[in-house]
Amino acid sequence: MHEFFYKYLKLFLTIYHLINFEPISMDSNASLHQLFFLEKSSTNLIPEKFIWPKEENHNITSHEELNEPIVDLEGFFNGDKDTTRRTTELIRSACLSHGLFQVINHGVNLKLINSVHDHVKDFFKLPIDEKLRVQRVPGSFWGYSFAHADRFTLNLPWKETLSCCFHENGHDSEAAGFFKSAFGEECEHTGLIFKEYCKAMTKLSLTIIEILEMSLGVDNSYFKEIFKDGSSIMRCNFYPPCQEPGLALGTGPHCDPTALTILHQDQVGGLQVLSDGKWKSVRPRHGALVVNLGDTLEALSNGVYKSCPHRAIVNKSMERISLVFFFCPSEDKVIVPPENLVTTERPRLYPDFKWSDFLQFTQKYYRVDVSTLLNFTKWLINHHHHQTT
Ligand SMILES: O=C(O)CCC(=O)C(=O)O
Repeated sequence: MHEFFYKYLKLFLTIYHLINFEPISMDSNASLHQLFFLEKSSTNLIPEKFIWPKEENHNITSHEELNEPIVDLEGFFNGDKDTTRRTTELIRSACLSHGLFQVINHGVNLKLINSVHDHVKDFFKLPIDEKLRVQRVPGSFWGYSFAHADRFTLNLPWKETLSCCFHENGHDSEAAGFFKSAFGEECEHTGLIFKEYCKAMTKLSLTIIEILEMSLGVDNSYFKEIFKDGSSIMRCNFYPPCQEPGLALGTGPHCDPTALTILHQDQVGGLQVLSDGKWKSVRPRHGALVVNLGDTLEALSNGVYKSCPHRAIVNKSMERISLVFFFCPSEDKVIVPPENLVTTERPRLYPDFKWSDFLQFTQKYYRVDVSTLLNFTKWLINHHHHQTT
């Protein structure tokens, strides 16, 4: 089916280039985004569906940097009380304002991180028909997607993604089998590396959850319990260069619905955070991992901590890769804040919900943006109202 589609696009491209007297540089290695150039809008160099409304992509050239804390986890790992207290305070201040910080000495092997980057780069360089062999189908969290074009038609993100899931007790055969079945025996190894990376990310996420508990004065393990036995999601983003970086966005403005996100970006830069009404860049730092809070953690903290509004911009000449690990609660645990965070001055901000319902909401009914949690809350209340009347 895809081969058929691709063949005709190729033919169309050849004719298009002949009519426009442009050199043809289309082979089976051309990536999908090149095909999309066929649909240039009348005034711009990129197709209309990649052009974001002005209010979403304004201030794209701003060079203001976010002043997020760079948190050294070494003292915490060594059990040093003073350093741990300072670490906790630093993280608390970031979570009270915009919900993002970076960690260094985080215990994740840099060779492992680099190896995942290399594998991801190799994957995105594959011919399109090979990538489409693992195309993500609606409802699944596994596979390749181009610009989320299978789900949306407007404001498409200028990127390709490769996603997979991770469950602590999941079988090795899961990730390894995914690559092996699509690309053959020699790619089983790629799956195992992904799995090892997700394992390391889960361990680090649990460490950060523990620090968050301390910083909120929450009973040890209240949050941790909620994540026991959860399935997390890993998404690798590949942002090709874009002729119109001022009109497109690599990832649109949104807050992550999940609890905690750990991101590794290469040195190109592009991640931005909305802070004090302005988009500010998160500078890439060698060896550091970016941590941001998501909506579920905002709900768990009864709104004390903030889910981080962020986006990724694109670059005219350079491609960029980011590895994003979304740490998710167990599907049917109820998200309810601990008692010490609910007071008469701070009543409950969000109703009880299960992560599985929130996830479904974002898959079936709502395109994730900066107001997902608010709209999910409204939807839940309405839904409940309809069920009881
Ligand atoms: O690539 C980035 O820096 C941000 C990616 C992101 O926010 C996402 O994939 O949800």
